Amino acid sequence: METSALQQARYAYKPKLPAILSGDIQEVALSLGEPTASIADHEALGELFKHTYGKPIAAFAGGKNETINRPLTVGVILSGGQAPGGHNVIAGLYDGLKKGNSASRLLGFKGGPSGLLEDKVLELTGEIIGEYRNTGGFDIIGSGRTKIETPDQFALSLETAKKRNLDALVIIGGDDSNTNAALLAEYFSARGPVQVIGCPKTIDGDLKNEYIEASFGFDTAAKTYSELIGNIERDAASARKYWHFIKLMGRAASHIALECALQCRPNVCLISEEVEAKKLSLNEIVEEICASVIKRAAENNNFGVVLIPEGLIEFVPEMKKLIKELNDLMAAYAAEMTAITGFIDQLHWLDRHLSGESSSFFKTLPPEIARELLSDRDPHGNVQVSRIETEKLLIGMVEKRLTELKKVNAYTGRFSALAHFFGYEGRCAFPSNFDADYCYSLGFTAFVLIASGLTGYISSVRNLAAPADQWVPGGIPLTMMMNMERRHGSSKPVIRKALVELEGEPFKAFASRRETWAATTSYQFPGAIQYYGPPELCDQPTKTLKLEQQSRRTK
Ligand code: FBP
Repeated sequence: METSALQQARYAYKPKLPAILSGDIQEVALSLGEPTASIADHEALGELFKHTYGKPIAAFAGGKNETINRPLTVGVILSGGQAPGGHNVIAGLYDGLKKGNSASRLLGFKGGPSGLLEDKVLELTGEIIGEYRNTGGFDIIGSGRTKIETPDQFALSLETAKKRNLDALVIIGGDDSNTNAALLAEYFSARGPVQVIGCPKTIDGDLKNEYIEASFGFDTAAKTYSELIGNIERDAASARKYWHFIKLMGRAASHIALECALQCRPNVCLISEEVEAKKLSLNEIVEEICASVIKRAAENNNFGVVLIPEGLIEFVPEMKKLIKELNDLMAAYAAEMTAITGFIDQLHWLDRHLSGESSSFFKTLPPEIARELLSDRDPHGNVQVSRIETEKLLIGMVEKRLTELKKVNAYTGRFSALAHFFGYEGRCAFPSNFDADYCYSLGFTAFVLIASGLTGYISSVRNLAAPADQWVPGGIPLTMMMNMERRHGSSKPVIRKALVELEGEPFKAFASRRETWAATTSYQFPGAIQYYGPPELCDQPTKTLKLEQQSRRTK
């Protein structure tokens, strides 16, 4: 395979590790704290996770680790959407295993969790890993979204684990995949010694809490989109003739949109969580955008940039109600609904089953949006929001409203808008130094947790706003991050998604300046991610992480 100059340079990059993991690993001893509890629903979760509920937080301290050198066979799965740095989690895990005992083996299950069910395996050697170090993508073994949920699938997973003589399985995924890891850990614990460790992945940034400070991939993806948004802002300010409506990936959470807003200072950035909290209707959102367009037009600035989080549509109250009803109907009447193929027949069926309010709202939606809402959910039951063209829906509504305002002389500008969606172009970028180091540390930490005999934990590396040698590695019991939620029409144990907190520092920093940004041209151009150069250029975490850590320190 021919490789680019940057690829070659990145192969040679040595990711930084927390100080305790950089020395003699025989001196990395496990230290366990007090038993823990889930964030809610203690009894129900205690009942469901009889073997793995309430384990203590695991920390590492200097001291002899008697089990670190045992030879291990470990399986690894990449689960869900790509996130920059996944290859480095695998590299960190591999290097840890080999450092512990050169006879240890790492088996990659191909194509996500289905690789475990179908026993599709690639043994990962130093040579293979060498071709993927510090690169983006999940192509080393591929990923997938299969959810392991039926009794047969659990039994098959155990069968493969036994057949492959696995001591442990590492699942690299988001909240849903780590929920799956918790369920597998419990199932395996009841039946034998196979350990399960999760790793926090997702560009969406919604798998985080006090102990998981960031999910990997968020840093690189948000910086990649910020580079593109900055470029568009400069183009907008040069051409002075377009409003750019940019939808940003990130599912339900608006973390990516918020980080990009802090980096680039657009004229408008919608935050889904605020829309939900203030119960803003679609029309009210349109009014907010129009207000900026009108103010700017008065200064002859008929251009601007609007950021739209991917999941916005799910948070608009009337849409949220509709999606919930559709989800429940799709779970309860799956066969009946798939048998109806024509769109008009589907509409008639829905008219009979949806509430009056939702049915009327559904009829007002453009057909493309209505069709997407009826299309298949992902295996975890989520609407596939990346396919809903919210940016076009909003452009259409803003145009219509401005035309009305023009008629009554409330607006005299020109409005020409372009739609963009930044998603896939950020998910496989070369990981930033932050993500390269963080991921390698997460993988290495997963190895120490396994070698120390733990199961049902997620690899955790904390103190991330500090230089890497001051990071704090350890393990957090998966059940500690769980509660019961309604999914697919029934109550399920899940890891709680972390949405943007309106009382949090990142949102407050944005909210205090957005009025100025709406009226003025205050754009900031972050430029491309830098891999080589001074730490203030190359090793900075996101603004979100910095602000969150600052506020934690002052509490
Ligand atoms: P996960 O990390 O939760 O798997 O999702 C990442 C993501 O990029 C979302 O931001 C996006 O909505 C979704 O994947 C797109 O899914 P797909 O890759 O299946 O189109």
